[in-house]
Amino acid sequence: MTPGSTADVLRTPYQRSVAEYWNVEKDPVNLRLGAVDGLYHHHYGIGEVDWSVLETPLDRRDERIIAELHRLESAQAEFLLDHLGPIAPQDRLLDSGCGRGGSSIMANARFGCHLDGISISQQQVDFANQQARLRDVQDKVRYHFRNMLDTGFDAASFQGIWNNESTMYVDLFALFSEYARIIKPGGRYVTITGASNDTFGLPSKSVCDINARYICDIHPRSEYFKALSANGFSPITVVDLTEATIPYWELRAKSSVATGVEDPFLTAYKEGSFQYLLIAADKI
Ligand code: GPP
Ligand code: MG
Repeated sequence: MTPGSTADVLRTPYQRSVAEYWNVEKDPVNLRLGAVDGLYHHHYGIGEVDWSVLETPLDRRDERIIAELHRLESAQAEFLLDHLGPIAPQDRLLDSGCGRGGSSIMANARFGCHLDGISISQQQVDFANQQARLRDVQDKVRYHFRNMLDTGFDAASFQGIWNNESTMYVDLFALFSEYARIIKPGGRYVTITGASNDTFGLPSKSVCDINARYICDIHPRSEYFKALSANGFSPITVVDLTEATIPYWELRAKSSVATGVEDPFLTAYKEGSFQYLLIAADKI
């Protein structure tokens, strides 16, 4: 197999089906929000909602709701970046499961450092590279068609690695084994993720509905700590963001870009079967 060829990157029928999903995805909930300021996200939002947007006169109401949802998604990305620790301009960061690339652009703007983003969707990689060119940061922010379980990067390449809502597509032990290879000793790993709550029992109907919607496999919270520890990562911060994300979902449910997944998310969070977590860990 040629390195970087489709067969080399997409190794299983499951991975091919996930790539197909993201290659054709053009959902207004992502494209209209991204168009607000050119930062295209594939994650959800956190923080207090400005509910006055719902009272806006009809001619501007939709636009203001979209801008508010986008503000909350960017706040989520800033919160993730807050947990990477000190990053110098000469450092290199990996945005693993980068989607259309918004978080990497924000990290480069904040730290001035080198960013690599990876995705198994060629369409997302092409879109993200085009955004980097539009912002004239293509020398420092580069997106690649690669598999996060076998990235092809050199050992000890990265000061920091993050997954912003993309760990539910992979086995965590295999993932953190690859990260243990490519992160520098003392480097920081951060994820924001949705995890099933071990104390609820087995996955709830709502968690199963979310899995079916995105073709993913939401892991139990405990699995993150087992897999991190098994691969030499020591957790330093855990933040339960469940309460902080519920307002985003309540506003999204009332918006013109609701997709139907709002109800399973709100049910799962409110019944306690699912949690929105930030986990940061250092490589020993
Ligand atoms: C991507 O966000 C969402 C996921 C990759 C999977 C599920 C996440 C969990 C926390 C379980 P998106 O922005 O593409 O989704 P949407 O189109 O619904 O906004
Ligand atoms: Mg989205």
